[in-house]
Amino acid sequence: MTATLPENNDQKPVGHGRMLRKEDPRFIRGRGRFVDDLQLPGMLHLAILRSPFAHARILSVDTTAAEAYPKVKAVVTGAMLAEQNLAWMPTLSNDVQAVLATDKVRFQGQEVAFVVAEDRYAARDALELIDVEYEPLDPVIDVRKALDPNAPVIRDDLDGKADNHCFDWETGDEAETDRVFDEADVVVSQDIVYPRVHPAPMETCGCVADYDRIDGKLTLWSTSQAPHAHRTVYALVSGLPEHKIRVVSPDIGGGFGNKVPIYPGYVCSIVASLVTGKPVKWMEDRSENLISTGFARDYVMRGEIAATQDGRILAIRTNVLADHGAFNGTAAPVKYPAGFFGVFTGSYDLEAAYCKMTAVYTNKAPGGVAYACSFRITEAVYLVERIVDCLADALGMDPVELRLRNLIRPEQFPYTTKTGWVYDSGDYEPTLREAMRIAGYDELRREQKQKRENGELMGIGVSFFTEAVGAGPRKDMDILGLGMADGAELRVHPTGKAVVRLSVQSQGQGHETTFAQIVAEEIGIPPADIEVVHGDTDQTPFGLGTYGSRSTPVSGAAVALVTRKVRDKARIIASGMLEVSVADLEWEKGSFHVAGDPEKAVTIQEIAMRAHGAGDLPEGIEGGLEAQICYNPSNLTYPHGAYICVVDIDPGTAQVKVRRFVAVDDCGTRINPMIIEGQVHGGLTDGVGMALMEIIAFDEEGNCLGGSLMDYLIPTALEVPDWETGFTVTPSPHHPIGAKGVGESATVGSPPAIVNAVVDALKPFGIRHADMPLTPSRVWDAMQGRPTPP
Ligand code: MCN
Ligand code: CUN
Repeated sequence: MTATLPENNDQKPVGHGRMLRKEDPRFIRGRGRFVDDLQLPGMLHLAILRSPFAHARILSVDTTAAEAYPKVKAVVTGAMLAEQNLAWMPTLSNDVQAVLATDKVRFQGQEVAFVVAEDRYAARDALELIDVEYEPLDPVIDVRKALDPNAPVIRDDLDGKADNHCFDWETGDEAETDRVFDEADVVVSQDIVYPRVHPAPMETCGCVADYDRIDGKLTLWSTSQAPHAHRTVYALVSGLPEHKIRVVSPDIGGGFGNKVPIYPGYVCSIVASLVTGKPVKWMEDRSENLISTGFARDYVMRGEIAATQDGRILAIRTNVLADHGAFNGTAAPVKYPAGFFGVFTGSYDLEAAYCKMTAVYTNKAPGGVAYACSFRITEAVYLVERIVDCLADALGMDPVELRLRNLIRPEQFPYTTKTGWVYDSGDYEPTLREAMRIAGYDELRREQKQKRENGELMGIGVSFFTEAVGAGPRKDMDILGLGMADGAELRVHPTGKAVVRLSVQSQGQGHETTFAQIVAEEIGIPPADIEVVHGDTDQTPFGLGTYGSRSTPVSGAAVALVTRKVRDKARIIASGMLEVSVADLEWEKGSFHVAGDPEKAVTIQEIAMRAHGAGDLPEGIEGGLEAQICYNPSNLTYPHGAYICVVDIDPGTAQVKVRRFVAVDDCGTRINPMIIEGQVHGGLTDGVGMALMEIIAFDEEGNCLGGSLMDYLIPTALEVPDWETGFTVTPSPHHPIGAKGVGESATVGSPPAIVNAVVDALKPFGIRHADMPLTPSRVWDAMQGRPTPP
């Protein structure tokens, strides 16, 4: 029996609105095309042997038994790759990372060797037969000890490296900030840890590499959020020119930043295909994903805030120790090694701010920029929103009151922060007031007062965030030297159907729908008639890919502008068809008519036919109806939001229940409110996960304690409430349709609201802070006056 799906009944003929997702009929019916669905004739399978140690010297690797195992085609070690100069690859942060370990292993789960075999099972079985002799070395696990003078040096592969220092970074004015702190009435400081977590997308990372020896062309189907950028890196590593490399990202089962970096598995698969001349598939399993590919966060922060006695926030100062794992593998614009952590000044009008950061290497998997972090804005927002609550506590002030008193005012935009970021637009107070209205804030406080009298633990937590998304202006943002602009191409066919080609790549965000909507709104062709093509470097213009919620701010702008370019040409053709001057034409979604005479009109479809058809076109106009552009944003976009969380804590078990969560988001012009809601729901669920459950922890030897979903807990429908969402609209002044990003907002904004709520509930115990994840045992410890573990 085949189920029937409801019609897209609220699908508007053109433009923005709650249209159902064009991609869902295929996903709902199990017809998505993911990397692991790909079956090519003669395809081989690759499996990776990983290190059981966090830090150990490799003494020898014996592959004899594995090579003799049935169905095995090749066994490759780091030493073999080294002979071809392929043992190391560049990371997206200008560091190098081992493709396969040669000298030593530097984290548990690191790639040591690979097997290529006729099927997946044989490849896995043969791994067991590879005999590696290790000499265990002392690992560096505690980030606070990484710079101890006697700490073992992890990166002795780097010339002259004698310690575990990765980089230093600072922003703001130290002297001025110190001065403001010295003169302030009130100073509050708090140590705050944002633990290591993992994006854990439903689909793990993997690829199929297929090198065609006849035409010398490599095709790589891979789980990539940035196909064009990856292609360039492969070109640099392999020496193949870019036109001989095609990177295809088919349907991606969630990315959340996990699929931005280049992983050794991709490179191993390419090598294996080059060597065997066969297509080679590598798909990591869940544990491999959790222990070895791009983690998130891992910032140990000290936050300090200075204020006047009556609650005017004057300055914020912070010191961060950043754990980057064994290789600096984060994807961050070159000038911003700490991502956009610089927006730790939050949504407040300050007199001074300063941050000093030290990043170190440890014997843990590389990563850092992932899990809807908006390039580390998650950490920044958590810091400022926690420390503002600490200040409210010290002043005995309501946390909402304190925030209302300090929010940047609408007339101050564009607002330059004390760390140099220019917030493009915002109207903060109405957003916070709307959240308070939906939550019934005053009533909640009354309820809490009553409950406290009865010994019940109820907490109310607030957060207010501003993000900087849409990287970025190419004058100061690039990844490995590639400027962060995006191409877009629109082609209208003779019958008026269109195809738009994007450089960004969806991992579930609904781009096939929303980008069609942008074109539809600008040119009046129904979204159903617009095909969105993405995720194939042979089919799409160059651009930097999807992360940092940059698709709407950058490619969304590119698509609006390329559509306007096509419309401009359509206008000239229409003027010829209607025999009037261009100036006498008026546009109404989908057609041009003669000013003052709406009957004399031509539709975009008629214009498209004329553009391709017989008959004259106006002087100097070529046939066809298409255009291409490359859009370089003039600034980032700055969405904001106000979140309010209500929790109840069971005093007997210390179990936290999120009873209510109100999220009011402002992402400027809203393209598809349904998709925005979905993005927000997903991000809020992430927030519950991080605040209450998720952590990638290690024991003293560097064994990863979160290597399966039995240990690394992620939230289900049972742990989350019915989300209550609202919105305000403050369009971006520099984006052609005023849209700002939203894909990471809720993940950024929700953890502090939840932690603030838990800490608020624990006030009767005299608690001002507890570190995530607030599991029952940690909350219990906090209730007993014990500090949360580091
Ligand atoms: N949108 C809209 N109106 C706006 C802003 C956005 O309708 N004003 C829509 C967009 O058209 C798009 C979606 O919302 O369909 C998200 O847009 P945007 O904020 O531009 O973010 P990106 O498309 O660049 O997606 C990246 C972002 C990131 S960086 C992470 S991490 C994350 C997130 O999106 N990963 C996701 N959301 C995810 N959602 C899913 N399902 N899967 C992931 O891996
Ligand atoms: Cu920081 S995770 Mo998203 O940018 O892919």
